[in-house]
Amino acid sequence: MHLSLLLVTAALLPGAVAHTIFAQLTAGGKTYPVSYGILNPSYDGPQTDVNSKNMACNGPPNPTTPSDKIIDVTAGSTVQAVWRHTLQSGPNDVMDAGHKGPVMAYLKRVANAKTDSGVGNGWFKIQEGGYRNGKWATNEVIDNKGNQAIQIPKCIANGQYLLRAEMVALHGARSTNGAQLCMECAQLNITGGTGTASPTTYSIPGIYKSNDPGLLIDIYSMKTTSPYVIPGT
Ligand SMILES: *[C@@H]1O[C@H](CO)[C@@H](O)[C@H](O)[C@H]1NC(C)=O
Ligand SMILES: [Cu+2]
Repeated sequence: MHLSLLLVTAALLPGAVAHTIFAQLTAGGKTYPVSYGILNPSYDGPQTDVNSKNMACNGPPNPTTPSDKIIDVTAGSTVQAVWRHTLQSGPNDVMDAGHKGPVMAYLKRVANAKTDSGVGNGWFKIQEGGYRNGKWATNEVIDNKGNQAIQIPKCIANGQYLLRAEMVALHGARSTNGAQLCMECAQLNITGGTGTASPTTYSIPGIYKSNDPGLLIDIYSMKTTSPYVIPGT
């Protein structure tokens, strides 16, 4: 009796188990179905070990399933990573608003976007949001009905890519590995790029350290004007 009451209480605590999923992509004016062209998990929990290979495109304890679809995207266009609390949630249920932190997006060129795990070298960051005038980028995404706007650079080479979109929740980040990182990877075929740039690339895992100032932090002691260092190069 007492135990079941405790379990019920824990389930109702805001922020205890409420996470988020990059569930679908909007590109070229079209919103693709949930899980279409995305390495999608069935569970919305975060990754917390920055040295784990699951930091690349998610994975256990969230079983992820690659999609047999590839989404065509034009270089220079802006896509929207659409975030949802669960795969069944609507635009008003993006993530617990108490989950506050930065938002990022990375690309990695791959030979086959349907089969590549994303683990290892090749990632470059193309979008980020941190903390501005007392507001976290995660809250901007929530206010924007779960849409994270990401411009695909015009200057990259055409080909298949993984697009890794990420939301980080820092409510528990006072202790090491307390930051909750939620990410999924979309499977893209990019065309229209000029191929004039070859961005410096980094490994995931590897791009984050558990003591990065943006991941090991007490956000409750911050002021409106406090600086914040977004993780990842
Ligand atoms: C990517 O797009 C190009 C141009 O439309 C097309 O030729 C190629 O077959 C596409 N590749 C994949 C894997 O969809
Ligand atoms: Cu959470």
